[in-house]
Amino acid sequence: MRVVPAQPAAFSFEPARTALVIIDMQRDFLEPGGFGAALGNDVSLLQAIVPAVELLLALAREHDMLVIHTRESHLADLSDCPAAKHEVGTAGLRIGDPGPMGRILVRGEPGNQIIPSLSPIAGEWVIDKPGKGMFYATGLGDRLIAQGIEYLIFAGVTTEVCVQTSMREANDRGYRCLLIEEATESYFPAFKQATLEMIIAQGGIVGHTATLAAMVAALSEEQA
Ligand code: C5J
Repeated sequence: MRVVPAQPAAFSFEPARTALVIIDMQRDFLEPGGFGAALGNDVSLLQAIVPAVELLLALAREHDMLVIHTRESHLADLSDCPAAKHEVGTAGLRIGDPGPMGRILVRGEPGNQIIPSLSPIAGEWVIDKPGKGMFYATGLGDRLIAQGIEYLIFAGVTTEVCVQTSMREANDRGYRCLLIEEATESYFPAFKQATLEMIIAQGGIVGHTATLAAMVAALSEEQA
């Protein structure tokens, strides 16, 4: 077992039963000229976490942990996008509309790809999810059970939307969850801070949070 000093208490995990989950690090959310920027968001906030996520990804690969990448995406005919979701936002900048990097949040479009420095490699799972949470309508739950995964370490964007929803779904399913503070971000810094606080409230009601340094130390040789 590895032990990470964390909030609200230490987080223990067994790398062989752990997956690193990287939520929605897709070009449209992170790159200048993408959908996120077109909505008026400052994407430099999200870009700032890329080195931290790269480091986590390298660590997970080094320790033979399962790596799961998610993308928020929809089928080209939008049959998996309910009206309540499709109606959100400004006309012309809605899901399926032509955006600066192809059709917005549609599978296969350039903007829907994971940023190059975090590109999945063979053996890593890529989960296309039509919702905010990674379990809804993805089949991921059965795959995780089959793989014997018990612990999930989270990174990605945005903290209060797809990261938090996925953590809550995982928590309800009995997974032990840890979010790495420097490896997640929001377009709204106050929302990130609030999410970190609500995850660990009431004794860790949704899971744990830890710093990247604590995670690096936990995976160092000395603890092995
Ligand atoms: C949205 C996300 N839509 N990855 N997605 O905010 O958090």
